Amino acid sequence: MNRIALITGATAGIGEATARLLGKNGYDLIITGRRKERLDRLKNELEEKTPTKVLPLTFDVRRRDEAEKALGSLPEKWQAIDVLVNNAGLAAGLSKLHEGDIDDWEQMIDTNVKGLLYVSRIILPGMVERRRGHVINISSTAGKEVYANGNVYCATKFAVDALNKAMRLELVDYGVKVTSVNPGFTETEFSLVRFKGDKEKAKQPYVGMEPLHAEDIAEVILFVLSRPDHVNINEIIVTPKAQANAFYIHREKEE
Ligand code: NDP
Ligand code: 8X3
Repeated sequence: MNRIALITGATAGIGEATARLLGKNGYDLIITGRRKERLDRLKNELEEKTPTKVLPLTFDVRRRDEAEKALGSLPEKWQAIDVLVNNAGLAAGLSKLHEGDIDDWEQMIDTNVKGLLYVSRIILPGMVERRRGHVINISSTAGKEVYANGNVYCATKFAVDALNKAMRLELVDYGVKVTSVNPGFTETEFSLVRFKGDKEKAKQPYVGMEPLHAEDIAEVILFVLSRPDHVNINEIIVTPKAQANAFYIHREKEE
């Protein structure tokens, strides 16, 4: 029987790449996101090309009622979730705190922190009961160091870092592993979402440097999951070669 991985935010970027890679590597998948047609397309593609079975669930992680409805009454075959990848998240805006857009703040806090909590609160009791499981929380270099104008996004990722540590402390007695994966600049839809569809602005972070690709992070996640049972990787920070920390990037000048 394949192991079951639940990946939130699998309609794009890191979550989608992770679904593809885990699907190829013997996992059945529960994939979630708000964009149903993308989830359905991914299900069809993966089931056609790989031996994986896929259950798509369309809901907004900010809506506790939607999360409970979708995840709280899973078909029996899908209930024993082995792996939870808490990935759904976003940055909205990039501005000084005293000029910030409060709606952006609400969206980031509600998605990155409260959404992760809602999903975890539903899934973790089953892992505790079965005395096995692995939670992978996608935080960020922004959860390790604050950068200028990142204020609230950074705060949400510092919160994910704290929750990751709390989960590890509270789940270790039940044999459940907890890992945080902290990517640096990764070219996905992240920047387009942050800059609200402005393609020119979205390209700026990657000028003169090669960012990570979503697949690079998916490979790290597979590595974390494929360690022997007695090994846990507590946290891992992955950046592009050109990124030294959350805010120092080496950029090649165009000739
Ligand atoms: P993408 O924008 O490419 O993907 C984000 C995913 O999150 C989508 O599948 C989206 O699905 C989902 N999502 C966003 N909001 C919600 C919501 N309210 N309810 C349900 N799903 C939601 O970005 P990335 O793949 O880059 O981001 C994935 C994670 O990685 C995020 O937590 C991000 O903070 C983190 N990260 C990203 C980095 C980067 O540079 N790209 C670096 C470090 C961390 P849909 O819109 O269909 O709901
Ligand atoms: C995403 C990376 O540096 O744009 O977490 O915040 S960054």
